[in-house]
Amino acid sequence: MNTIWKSTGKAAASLRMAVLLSLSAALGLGLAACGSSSKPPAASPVTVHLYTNILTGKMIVHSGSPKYSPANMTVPAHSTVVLTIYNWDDGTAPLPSSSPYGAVTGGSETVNGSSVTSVPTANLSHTFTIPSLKINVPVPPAPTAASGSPKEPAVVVFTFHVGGSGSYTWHCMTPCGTAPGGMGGAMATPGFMEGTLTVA
Ligand SMILES: [Cu+2]
Repeated sequence: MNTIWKSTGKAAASLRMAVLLSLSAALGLGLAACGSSSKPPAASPVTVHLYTNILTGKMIVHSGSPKYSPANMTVPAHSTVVLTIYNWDDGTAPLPSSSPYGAVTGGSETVNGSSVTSVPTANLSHTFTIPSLKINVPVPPAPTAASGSPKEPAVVVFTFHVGGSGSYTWHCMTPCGTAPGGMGGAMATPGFMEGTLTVA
């Protein structure tokens, strides 16, 4: 402390000013803390936007192998995540009506701008499902284009909250791969219909 106050010149003056300012700031905080109505400002929740595409096997020249791209994503802990899935696949991979994977769980979903709580299981193209977080995002197909290649995607926006850090595997639950039973190929290949959500 002594060396600070003994210093001379401009630098010392501005240093003294800085010390005084921080003292008054500290005092101000101290006074505010005594007031019964004062609270420290709440940390603003972090919202992050994630974007992924579901590309068809044709689009990536990998026959019969639709693919989430990217398949691996990272978000900050304790954030609100707005995940946009552009589904370019106009094919369906229906599930039985008794299947739970038509229902939206673990967050809220819009399809092409409209809120939904489910997608009919007969009209499922893919899902983005994280069993350990009880998250299920049903994804309908892109509109079929006359040319045979989709011109526009189905747009699914899913909003959810994540807690502390961890690594969570997501899967597509529709039989959208190759034999046997649509569960081979893309469905059995990490990076295609399976990936990781990392909360860091
Ligand atoms: Cu799929």
